[in-house]
Amino acid sequence: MKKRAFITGITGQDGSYLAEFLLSRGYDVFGLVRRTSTVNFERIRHIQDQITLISGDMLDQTSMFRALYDIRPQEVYNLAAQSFVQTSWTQPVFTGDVTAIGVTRLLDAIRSVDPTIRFYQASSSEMFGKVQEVPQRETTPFYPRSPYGVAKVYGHWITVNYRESYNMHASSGILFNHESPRRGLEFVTRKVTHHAAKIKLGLTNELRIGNLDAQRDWGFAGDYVKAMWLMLQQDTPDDFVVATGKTYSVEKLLQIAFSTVDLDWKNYTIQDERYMRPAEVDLLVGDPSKAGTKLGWEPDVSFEQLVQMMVEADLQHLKAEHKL
Ligand code: NAP
Ligand code: G4F
Repeated sequence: MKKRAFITGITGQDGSYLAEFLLSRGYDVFGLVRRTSTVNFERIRHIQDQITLISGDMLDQTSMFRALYDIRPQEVYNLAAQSFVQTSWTQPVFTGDVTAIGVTRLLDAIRSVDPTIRFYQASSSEMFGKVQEVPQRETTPFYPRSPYGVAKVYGHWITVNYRESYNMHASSGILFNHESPRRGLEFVTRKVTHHAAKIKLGLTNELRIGNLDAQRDWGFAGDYVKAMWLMLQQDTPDDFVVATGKTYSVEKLLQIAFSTVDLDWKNYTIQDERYMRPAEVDLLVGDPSKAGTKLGWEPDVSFEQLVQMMVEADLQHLKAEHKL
């Protein structure tokens, strides 16, 4: 009999890669989708006939309960969140409701329907915020710097708490930034690669950007979803940092993206206060050695390959869209 996996956030970047990965492993894949006035299935359209979509919302516990009751999955991956850090300052309560309390709604629905279900929580390197140690590992204390980061700390600890209180197989992946051609346009990597491609094609002539000095440990989303799955295949639930161990500045990202299309980023980039944050996370770099040793996980795609892949994909999309 096929294993059944339920993914919240299936319409997002990671949800789409995870659904592909689980299908390739022979799973029946189910995904939670919230009601929107226009359909937003771009990232899963190519696999839509192979998966089952269930209507629901992280704010509505009855919809989770019903989904779990109907599907009876062996594995649940909680990827749904208000995931954009900047928006968490303008919508702090909503962010907390979805990204923090939503985790409790889901964990408690699992506890009621079938506590043997294995659970994955999408924790985040944003929890390290004002970092207390370099590199950051599973034992590094958290110091979140945004309402999003605070919400993720709650989601992380409620996952630990359900594991310890009810002996549930609940694991958290503390994932550092991971990107892809499917990344939302508001995140800095995709914003930069999309603009580099647009400028190259003569569709715009400037890129407005915020802090150039921030450093991130950026990996490829396609590599990271495998780590999520590996966590749920272990005998014992646990928490794992998933990262590349290397860090780059936003300025370095600009250099690589623009040089991919033979342009100098300095000629097109304008710093704009609107993209600065009330509190910044200056430096993230993870130590993925526990994931390497216990899960046998390591990333395949380098930062340079990732940025080039994203610029090339944006060039192709824009050429098709504008019939160039
Ligand atoms: P994403 O592209 O923003 O996807 C978020 C998903 O959550 C979307 O499918 C979205 O649905 C769904 N969602 C939001 N609010 C919801 C609600 N109230 N009810 C049901 N679904 C809701 O994020 P991602 O990059 O794939 O990240 C996946 C998860 O990993 C998130 O929890 C994120 O916080 C976490 N994370 C991401 C990174 C990273 O670098 N990408 C790193 C660490 C942790 P719609 O399509 O309807 O908006
Ligand atoms: O791409 P970002 O918006 O990602 P951020 O804030 O690191 O959050 C992402 O990674 C987290 C993991 O650490 C996830 F949990 C979270 O869900 C999300 O996926 O910004 C990266 C850096 C920041 O320091 C920001 O200040 O880039 C800087 N930046 C500079 N200019 C900009 C811009 N960020 C954005 N989005 N837009 C700018 O114009």
